Amino acid sequence: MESGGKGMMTKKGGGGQQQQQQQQQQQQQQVFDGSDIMELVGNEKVFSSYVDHKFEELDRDKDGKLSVKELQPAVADLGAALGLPAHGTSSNADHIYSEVLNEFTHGKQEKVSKTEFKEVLSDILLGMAAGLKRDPIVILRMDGEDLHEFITSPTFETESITIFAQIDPVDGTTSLRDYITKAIQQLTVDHGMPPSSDSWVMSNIVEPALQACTNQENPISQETFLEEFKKVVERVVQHLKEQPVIVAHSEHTFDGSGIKRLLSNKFELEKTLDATLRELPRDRSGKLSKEYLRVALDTSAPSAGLPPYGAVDQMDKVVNDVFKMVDADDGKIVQEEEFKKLMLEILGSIMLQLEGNPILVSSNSVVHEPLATSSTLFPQPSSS
Ligand SMILES: [Ca+2]
Repeated sequence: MESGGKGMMTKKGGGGQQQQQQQQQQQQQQVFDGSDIMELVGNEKVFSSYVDHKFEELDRDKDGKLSVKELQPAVADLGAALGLPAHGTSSNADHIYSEVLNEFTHGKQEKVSKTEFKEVLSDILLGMAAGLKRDPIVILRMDGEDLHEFITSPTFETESITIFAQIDPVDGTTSLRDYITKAIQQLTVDHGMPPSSDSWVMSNIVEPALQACTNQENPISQETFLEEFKKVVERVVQHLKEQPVIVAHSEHTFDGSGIKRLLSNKFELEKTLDATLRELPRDRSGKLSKEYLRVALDTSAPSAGLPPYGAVDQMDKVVNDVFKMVDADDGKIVQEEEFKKLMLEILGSIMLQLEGNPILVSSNSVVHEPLATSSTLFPQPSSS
């Protein structure tokens, strides 16, 4: 339910323009940091009247209870606020939707009273607020201004040369157009570029800008690349001016603090390890195979503030290195105590790695519907 992490916006700013730029930034940003939710839930009088109002709105047949069907719009709203795709579009998301619904109905097909509705809504909102406080979501309106600033800045040429040098010509990149496409994909929200991995951005912003690009074949000189790249980005700026793109941006730093917290809390640690080990298959003498260490780590990941294996490439690399380091992949059969000891060693080593080299993960998703107006359940976020 939480997305975790330290949220912070870093923006480049050049000299005297910085202040003006910050003001512009502020006008373009909307921040979801959970403070609106906290304020709402924290004020008993306001929250009660909010619940009264929502309850009445949802209670279509006016019987003073909410049926599963009447709860659906509320659940859909919560899902959207959690960043889930719409109900019915993904089985993973649908699972979470049914969990949210179960929170209200306690797994029964019973109607929900106003008291229950209030309690559960308060719990869910507080959980979300805690997540947002750690990882605020910043809504960015990308209208080409930052990108324009980037291409007119002194760093543009050096950054472009670096990008050009990193493109592998063997990797199916033959025409100038291929080069430019790959280069565009290297531009990030920090450059003022919405994520080109989004299909809408690709077909409405990037592809039209690439159309005029000549189809010159390899070898491509650096000069040709630089000249053409700048032209294409200029056209991207134009397209963004005409059709600004709204991006929900959040950042999370994996710095080992979650593991540290877990390791320093003996009770919590024992509980986590016991729950993890209980799920694992054993041989007749109760011993465990080391091949289950990876499963065990994944099971305890949420308690240690780690992402599931496979979700973040850089994290997977750290985990793989640590497994190699402690010889955890040899598949030997060990006693429970030895298994636990290895788990602690793995967690401790991951923590040290992350403390030395924290991993920053930035997530950027294009908002295709205005967030605030699509939600009927949440207070309007404040614009900062
Ligand atoms: Ca009803």
